Amino acid sequence: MRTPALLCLAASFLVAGAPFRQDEVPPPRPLLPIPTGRQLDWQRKEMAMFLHFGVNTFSGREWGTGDEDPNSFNPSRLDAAQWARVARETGFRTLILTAKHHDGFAIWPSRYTEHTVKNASWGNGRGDVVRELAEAARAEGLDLGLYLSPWDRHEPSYGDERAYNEFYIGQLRELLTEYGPLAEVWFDGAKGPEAVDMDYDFAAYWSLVRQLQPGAVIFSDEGPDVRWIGNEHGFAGATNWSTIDRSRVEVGNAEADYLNSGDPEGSDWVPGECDVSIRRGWFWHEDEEPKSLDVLLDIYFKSVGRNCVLLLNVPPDREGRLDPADVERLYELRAALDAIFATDLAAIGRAAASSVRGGSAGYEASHVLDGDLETYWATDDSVTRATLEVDLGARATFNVVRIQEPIQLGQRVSAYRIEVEQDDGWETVSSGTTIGHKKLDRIETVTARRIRLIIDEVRAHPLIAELGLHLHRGR
Ligand code: FUL
Repeated sequence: MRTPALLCLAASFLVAGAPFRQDEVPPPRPLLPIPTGRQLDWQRKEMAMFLHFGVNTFSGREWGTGDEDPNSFNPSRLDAAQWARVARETGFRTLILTAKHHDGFAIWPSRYTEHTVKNASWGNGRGDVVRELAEAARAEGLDLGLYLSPWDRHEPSYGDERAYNEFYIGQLRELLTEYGPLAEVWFDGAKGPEAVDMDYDFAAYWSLVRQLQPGAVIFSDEGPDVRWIGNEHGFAGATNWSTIDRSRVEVGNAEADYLNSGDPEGSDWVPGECDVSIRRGWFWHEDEEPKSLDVLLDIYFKSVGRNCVLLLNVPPDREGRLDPADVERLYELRAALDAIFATDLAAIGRAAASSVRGGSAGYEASHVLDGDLETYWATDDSVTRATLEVDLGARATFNVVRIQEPIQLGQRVSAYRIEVEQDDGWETVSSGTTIGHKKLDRIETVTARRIRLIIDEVRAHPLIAELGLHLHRGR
């Protein structure tokens, strides 16, 4: 029997829920500026691995002089597949390699210089570390990023603005076109005091990246997509806005405190990235050890847990493999993070809020417990203070509180407190300023059945995507 077309149409509306059940409550307006799609993807990946590898690995230096013999670059059993496998298994989503550090030695066969692997006896001059990593990353489903130092202590044209910028753009174009999609391009602002004064044509570099790799975020002190966090300890500010005024930042000469905390009034969305090495140096050195698990966990809480992406450097050794001690520490770190975060004690709770946008189910408090960053609790536009309470159903013991804003609609909260209910009433266990993509508060271990998030100050009515409670055992 044939069903009349009109009936079919009506039935399909009912099944799809539209237009009859359309929510009448207007969605929250974004608080500008907001992240671009590539910035949002980048932020949600949370952890990237930095790989400093080059002639310094063999000379033991941190900053090469530029007159190293290409033959000195001689990894005995380069294994980029190992870098990528360890990175994926320990929770990293992106690999960022120093294609050229300040010494100017290109670890891909650049056509623009003789100071490259093509003049090394390694691999009979046919080696290409960038290619090996690009293939390994693809095989593990990881993103690839590249670092190309603007400061170049080898290149003779350095100091001649026109010639050097042309040279640099040539190298950049090679990296942007010959290795498949890139997720991040890293422009280091570092320059030694003795370097000849010259201006890098960042505007041209960045527009080439946009043209050839539109999916890649661009890192420099001032962004445009991702900013330096102002130190190399892996610590974001306890207050960390994803906004700054880019015009206030000069690459290579940035005000560290400004970058560390961001700027609530900033007109540009440029979230911070925390770069830090697992060891003392950026390059591998024989006599160095990885940081302890406790130090690395502290770094995690002060980077990812403060609205930052953690870019942890793990330098390949002279064989061209990650050092066994570093590898062991990375697996320990992964196990420790899994032990803390695999269980969310709030997930089975019930949430209620002091106010819900238009009284609509689409914005009710329960969305903070659904594990979905696209749904959130929202209030009406006029609300500037609000409370969200979670009843865990039974007493639970925890010492880590996770709060996440739906940053796709901007960053809003500037003051909040966490309280837990004890026999003699509510007790404040932590308070903070910004939240952003992820805020992790380490608190004294408490046992409670009810917890509340009190939002005291906002830049626009609050939105909260997630609230989680975790236990870090043995702390
Ligand atoms: C700095 C450089 O001078 C270091 O050698 C390292 O590459 C670090 C990530 O950035 O500015």
